[in-house]
Amino acid sequence: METHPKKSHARILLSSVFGPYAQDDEFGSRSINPMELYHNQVTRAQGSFSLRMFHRSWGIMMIQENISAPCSVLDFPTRKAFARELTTNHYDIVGISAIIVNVGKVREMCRMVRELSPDSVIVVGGHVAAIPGVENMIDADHIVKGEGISWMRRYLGEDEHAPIRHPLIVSGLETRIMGMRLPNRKGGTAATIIPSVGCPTGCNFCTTSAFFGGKGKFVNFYETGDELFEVMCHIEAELKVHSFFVMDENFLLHRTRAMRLLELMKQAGKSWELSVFASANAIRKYTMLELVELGVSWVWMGLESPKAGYSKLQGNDVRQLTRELREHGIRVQGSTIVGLEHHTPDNIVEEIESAIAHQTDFHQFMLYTPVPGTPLYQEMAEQGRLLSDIDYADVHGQYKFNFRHAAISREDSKRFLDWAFWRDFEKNGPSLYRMCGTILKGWRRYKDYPDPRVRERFEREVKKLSSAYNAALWVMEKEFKKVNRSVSERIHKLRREVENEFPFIARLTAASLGPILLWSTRREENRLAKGSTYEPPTFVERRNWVSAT
Ligand code: B12
Ligand code: SF4
Repeated sequence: METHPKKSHARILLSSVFGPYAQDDEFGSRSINPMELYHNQVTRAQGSFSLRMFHRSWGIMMIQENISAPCSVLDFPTRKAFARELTTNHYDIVGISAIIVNVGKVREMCRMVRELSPDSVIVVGGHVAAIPGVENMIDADHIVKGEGISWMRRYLGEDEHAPIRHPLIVSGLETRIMGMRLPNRKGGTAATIIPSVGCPTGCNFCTTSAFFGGKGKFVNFYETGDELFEVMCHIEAELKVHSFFVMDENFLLHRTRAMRLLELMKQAGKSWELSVFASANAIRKYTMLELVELGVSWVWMGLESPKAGYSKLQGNDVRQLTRELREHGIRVQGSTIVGLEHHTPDNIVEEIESAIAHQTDFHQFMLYTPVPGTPLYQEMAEQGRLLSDIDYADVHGQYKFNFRHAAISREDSKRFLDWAFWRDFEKNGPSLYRMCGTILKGWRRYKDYPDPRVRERFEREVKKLSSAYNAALWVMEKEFKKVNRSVSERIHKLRREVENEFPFIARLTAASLGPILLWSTRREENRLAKGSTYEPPTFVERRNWVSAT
């Protein structure tokens, strides 16, 4: 492969695509597609109870940390900020990171680079690279498919096999709920850790699995529990966290690594909390006690319909598993696909109801979507079922089908999807309430557990429940009467249980903080009704920069 003539002396800009995001525009922003994980695809029907936060673009942060060239990361720029960066600093290489929905923005950014910094080499990476024929849609010099750290190291003539340094990543930013912005306290938010990219399970629709090699393949940044432990200790010390968002598509699948991590955590007395993605069959490789001791406090798990026959669910009663996890204080985020091949207008309501009956703490719904690069896309293309006039900006699983479904129309796909979100909210209540129930169960079960690491973790969690969350329960109980009286009664019951456990502090906070939260919740509801949206701030971070001058 060719290397850049300046090798590690080349000055690099790595940028994510420009905002604002939560609006409809000609570059592919969509109001339905904000830059917010939960509000975009999990709690979007939950009004002022929706959990709102931003997450940085970790791919470019990882690349920046692992090259020795002078490098700026520009995250969530406006077009103006991108132009300013190109004209105030000279860059030899401009790297743009994007996913498929943002191809229109990449096209515009390439155009801007050619105009404002004509000597720069343009490198485009991330999932956008999987679009067939993307080289004819954008004016880039290199389009990188798959893992980007090793590509960039090779391009700069550096050692691509050098150990991976992990950047310090605060997971969620500017968290808001019920109209309140949570303070950005050091250590108050989890740190993100990325042990690997890709997933060897290779489900046919899965874009992350396909992008990093497909079935049987993935790229491990940290092979062993020892390596992972060392990275986590470093992050813990620097960011003062004990909570980690483990960004690994199927963390629990690698049991040897996870169990070694547990061993080291025990030896060092680490009371960490881990939020993980895991498939049901991977979770079943562990006992509940192993999961609890490992600090698993939140699991994101696919609940795909058993009738769809995905191997990761076979032999598992996922509803029973969900119940068990929650009984042990582990929050469950279910993920359900709407519009699978066997769905019809006659059975889809029942299938959605069945997913909702899992009573997960959070529930993501996504349309079955053939995404370029996946086996499903290939299959649909071969069958001539892809719709040809769909803008890539609308292919994200939260709008309408991009293919011809055997039984469900494109318009109906959106109706069913929106209904699924609404129905889950109406039947199970706000996710914050559900989470409170799970925390209480976990604390009751483990408050006297012999391992002090475990006790400490549940004590940390219950501290929030007995104070601010109880005030939130008081508000949810009041407000939810308008939506579903029986859920409001369930919230009331839970609040009483919390107040029985913590009679003084819980009542005091409900009485003092409750009315303020009620006011901010109603104010937020009004703001949302007027169409108010949130955008992430722009970040500029430079590394190895001084040596560049
Ligand atoms: C965090 C995240 C987000 C964050 C924000 C991220 C951001 N700042 O842009 C939030 C939650 C807001 C988000 C939103 C959305 N997301 Co998102 N998100 C993720 C998630 C969970 C992690 C991304 C990550 O950091 N991975 C780890 C890093 C290391 O991997 P990476 O980003 O792929 O980067 C590597 C390579 O791709 C490459 N690379 C990346 N950039 C570059 C640049 C250069 C120059 C080079 C050389 C290489 C390179 O090198 C990196 C290291 O190997 C992924 C799933 C996943 N597991 O990756 C989905 C994912 C990227 N999101 C996805 C989607 C569809 C969306 C949404 C449309 C929501 C939705 N409806 O699902 C919105 C779009 C928002 C918008 N308006 O643009 C899809 C993309 C599908 C596709 N094929 O395009 C993914 C893959 C999830 C999925 N499985 O469907 N997302
Ligand atoms: S188990 Fe999850 S991450 Fe792995 S291939 Fe299937 S859908 Fe993708």
